[in-house]
Amino acid sequence: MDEEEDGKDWKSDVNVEIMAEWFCTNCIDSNPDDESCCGQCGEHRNSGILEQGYLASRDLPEKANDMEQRKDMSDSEIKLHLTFPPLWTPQTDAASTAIGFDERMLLHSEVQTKSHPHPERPDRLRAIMGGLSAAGLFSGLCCMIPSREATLAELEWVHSHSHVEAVEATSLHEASYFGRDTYANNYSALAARLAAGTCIDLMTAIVKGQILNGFALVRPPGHHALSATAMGFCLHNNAALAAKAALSAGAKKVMIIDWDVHHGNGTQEIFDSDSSVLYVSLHRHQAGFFYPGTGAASEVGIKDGEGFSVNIPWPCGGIGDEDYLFAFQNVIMPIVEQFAPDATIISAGFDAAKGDPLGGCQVTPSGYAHMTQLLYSLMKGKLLVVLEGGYNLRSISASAAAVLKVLLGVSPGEIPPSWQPTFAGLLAVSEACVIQSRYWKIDRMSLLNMQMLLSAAETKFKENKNDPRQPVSGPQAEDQPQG
Ligand code: Q9C
Ligand code: ZN
Repeated sequence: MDEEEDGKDWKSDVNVEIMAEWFCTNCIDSNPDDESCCGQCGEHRNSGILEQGYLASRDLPEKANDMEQRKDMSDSEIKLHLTFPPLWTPQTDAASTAIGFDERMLLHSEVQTKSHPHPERPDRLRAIMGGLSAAGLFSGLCCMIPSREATLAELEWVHSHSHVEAVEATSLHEASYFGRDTYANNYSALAARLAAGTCIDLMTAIVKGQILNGFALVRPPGHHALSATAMGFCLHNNAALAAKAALSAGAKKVMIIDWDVHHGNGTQEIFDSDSSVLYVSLHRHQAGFFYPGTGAASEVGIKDGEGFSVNIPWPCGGIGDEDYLFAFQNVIMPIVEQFAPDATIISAGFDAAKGDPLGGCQVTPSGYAHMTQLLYSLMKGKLLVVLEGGYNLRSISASAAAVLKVLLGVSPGEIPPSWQPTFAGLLAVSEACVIQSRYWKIDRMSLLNMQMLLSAAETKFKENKNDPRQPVSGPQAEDQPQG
């Protein structure tokens, strides 16, 4: 008897040791039980993020998020809890910015069987909606576009029939998987149809001039979804479907610019041989060792689409605002000015943001605002922003707010002239420039300038312990007298 109890005690001690960790609500990193703040992002264990303060969102109670329990709720009880009710204005007009969102996209979540929470979680949209609302960006400024499920025929604009059927089939199961990291539950197919339909309708409204621009706050994300495969947390390719919608609403040339930290292999594949859709991506590549491994600068499109894929592959992590803006100024803007799109979609992942647990990069809300502003100026405001990845709740809500502010016409001002790329950034941008100059006019002077910067930086690079993240100093900066 005594022995048995001793045995139990010993066993439960071990369990306590194993269980003694908590997962940060903000960045999902695991922390030992005796720490009160997240070692990764600094968030307090009991900060109440999502329940109170800056990120708090007034959304449905748990009960209403559960479709089964919801059947027992009266309509008026549900309406009482609808997210942001006074701010949803159904009318649209040509000067307006529209938000696409549907709370049913929160029902897509991983049935918890693993010890670690999945980064692509419903809280992402709760945090963004809460952050936009707290920043005062909703009331009176934005309108909400009614959400709609994409039809199966629309999904087949970019996906195979068997892919659409495979995603639909997941609604019959409590939990299913496409590979190891792409989950589905009973509501995932519904959420994916809503995400796609919302992007299609926003794009159509923009092309028809019913709204100026739009922000699709959707999940599951889309840019890894291939024509026949769900992967990388993505079920249907929302941005690709929006591009097809733009073409069928009368646009002749569509551009998708993808600043998610991962390469949008799905979007690139779907339009690989299509010259009517220009795909531009900046992503962490690491010579193919960063997920999903595609997106080398040499991937430029095939057949009729040759020259209509532009890849800017960062060789390492730690890339920030100055490299992103350098890429915009030196490759992206020159190419997109020549392409002259009728419609532009931003595949806006916020996982290159500072603090993201997957991306390991350094982009700030101001960096996102400047990128948006450059495209806003080119497109006279006509932009569709589609959420892709981004897994630090504070980073994504601040970044989304910064982007939305630009969509609403608030300019972030001039890009600071002191911004200069790092050696790694310069390397990627000049490689992309050289390759793309086969298809697009790249200013001879800026090519030459980059080569000069590069050879100067190479010397410095070797002197400074080969750190590719050090800023390069341009000839101007060096020539300037001190003081
Ligand atoms: N070692 C988006 O951001 N990670 N998807 C796999 C394998 C998958 C990211 C890691 C990351 C997918 C939309
Ligand atoms: Zn991503």
